[in-house]
Amino acid sequence: MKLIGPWFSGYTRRVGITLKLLGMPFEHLSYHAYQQQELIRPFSPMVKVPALVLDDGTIMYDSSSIIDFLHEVVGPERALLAKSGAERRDALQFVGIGSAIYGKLGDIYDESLRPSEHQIQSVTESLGKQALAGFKMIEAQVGKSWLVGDTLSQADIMVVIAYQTASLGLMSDSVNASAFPKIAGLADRAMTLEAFSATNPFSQA
Ligand SMILES: N[C@@H](CCC(=O)N[C@@H](CS)C(=O)NCC(=O)O)C(=O)O
Repeated sequence: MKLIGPWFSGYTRRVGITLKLLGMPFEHLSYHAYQQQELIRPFSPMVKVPALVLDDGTIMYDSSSIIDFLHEVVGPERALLAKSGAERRDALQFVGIGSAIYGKLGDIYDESLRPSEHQIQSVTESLGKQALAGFKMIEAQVGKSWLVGDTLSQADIMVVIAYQTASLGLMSDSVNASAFPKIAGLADRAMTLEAFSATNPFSQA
């Protein structure tokens, strides 16, 4: 398999972490969606990443669809999501909030690319407030282990990616271990795993 997209893309990173945790080998083509569009286009005509090229040549798009497919390939016992019940519901809820936060961070990044005279501070502030509200929702629910049950799930993957993108990248002043100690602890636990540390695009302070 070939995974197209850089680890800087959290959606690509969540697929990469999933592949690594599931022990599925892949070649990583770290093309940047804004700076290397011509390299991405043959795999992904809309120039969206991630794209995953399967061994039979089929190309899949959209991280959630790809992960759903990978879970089906490995089967419910190995999938990084409970197959039913409260654990599945809770994990999907964390993924939803983490993904919504990540979307806001993406919007903040896009806003930062505009020439400074075209950036609207109130827009960036409003996006930041929404992201902070999401982190507060999650912080209130983090315990001492993984987010749902005793095993790492897609919930931890999405939340840690969103947290690191904010704390090590776009919102380090307001999203950090002082403001969100429980999520920071969760990220530290995740970073002991090669799947997370080997895909971290941000230098750690
Ligand atoms: N829902 C998609 C979102 C993918 C996405 O927006 N990727 C960004 C990079 S993180 C991208 O390709 N941006 C370039 C663009 O939209 O033109 C997924 O989960 O894979």
